[in-house]
Amino acid sequence: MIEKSGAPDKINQLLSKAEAIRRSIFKIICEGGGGHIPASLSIVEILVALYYECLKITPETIGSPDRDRFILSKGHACVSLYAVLADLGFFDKSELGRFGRRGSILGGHPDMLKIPGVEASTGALGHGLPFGAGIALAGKMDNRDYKVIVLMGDGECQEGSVWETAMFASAHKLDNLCVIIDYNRFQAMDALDNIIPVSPLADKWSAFGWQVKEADGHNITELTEIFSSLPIHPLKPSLIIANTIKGKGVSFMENVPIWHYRMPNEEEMRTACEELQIEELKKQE
Ligand SMILES: Cc1ncc(C[n+]2csc(CCOP(=O)(O)OP(=O)(O)O)c2C)c(N)n1
Ligand SMILES: [Mg+2]
Repeated sequence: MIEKSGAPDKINQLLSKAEAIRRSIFKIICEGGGGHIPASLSIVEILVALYYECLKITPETIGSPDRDRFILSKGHACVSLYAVLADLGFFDKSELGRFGRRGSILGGHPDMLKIPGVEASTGALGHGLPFGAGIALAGKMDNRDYKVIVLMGDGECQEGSVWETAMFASAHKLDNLCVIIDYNRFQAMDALDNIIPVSPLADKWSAFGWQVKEADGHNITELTEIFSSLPIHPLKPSLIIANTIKGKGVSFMENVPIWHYRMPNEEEMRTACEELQIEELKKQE
């Protein structure tokens, strides 16, 4: 549990929101019967800081050409985004209870043609950034002042398309583009360092012409400060390395890779519910 006492009211509200989103993620996936729990828990504070404090986007402005755009490039963590979008009224909360069911708009990866508020269909890693860079370039060409934020996984940085776009974005001075890397040091079923290490991330992105900042990816105060003062540098795209814990909030899932796509048994569910303060889960039909 994150310490709240002493923080200003607004930050306390955001911390409570993050707790509620964590509960929602766990319920949606456990009641739905499958999903990526740790990957979704890793990005909660990032989404809360963006959507409740920093992004210029509401259900009423979905179609506005001037809205900020957020792209969840690590689409397997979509339940975190679903919980936030439903809470903010982009679609009806009752849809969360139909996650993964036939006919639901909410699948295991987000679909921009079905879900209000989803800007890009993602799931095949490495595509959110090229998509976002195109939207950022269009914004420059049309003289619009929206921001494009792309949230990627650290393992996702192994994709070649990421580095092609890194060069493209700095060449076009896309300072309206910001990438956040969820630096949890795990990809799917193992540590990055045991598969293909991506470090040193800061040096690599700097060498590609990006302005880089590091943050504690679970510290809402730090995240809101950085997101509110974008771009970090005029004329350069921004890269934020958010140090996170995969599975944050459920002790036995934190930094334990077997949980990438695994469902808890009854006892594990009870422990997780206690830790997240979930009163009850609906039994699966
Ligand atoms: C192009 C592509 N290759 C493989 C996968 C399978 N896959 C799904 S999640 C994942 C792990 C990605 O690691 P990371 O970006 O660090 O995300 P995290 O596991 O930390 O959420 C992989 C390899 C995929 N979705 N897309
Ligand atoms: Mg990762």
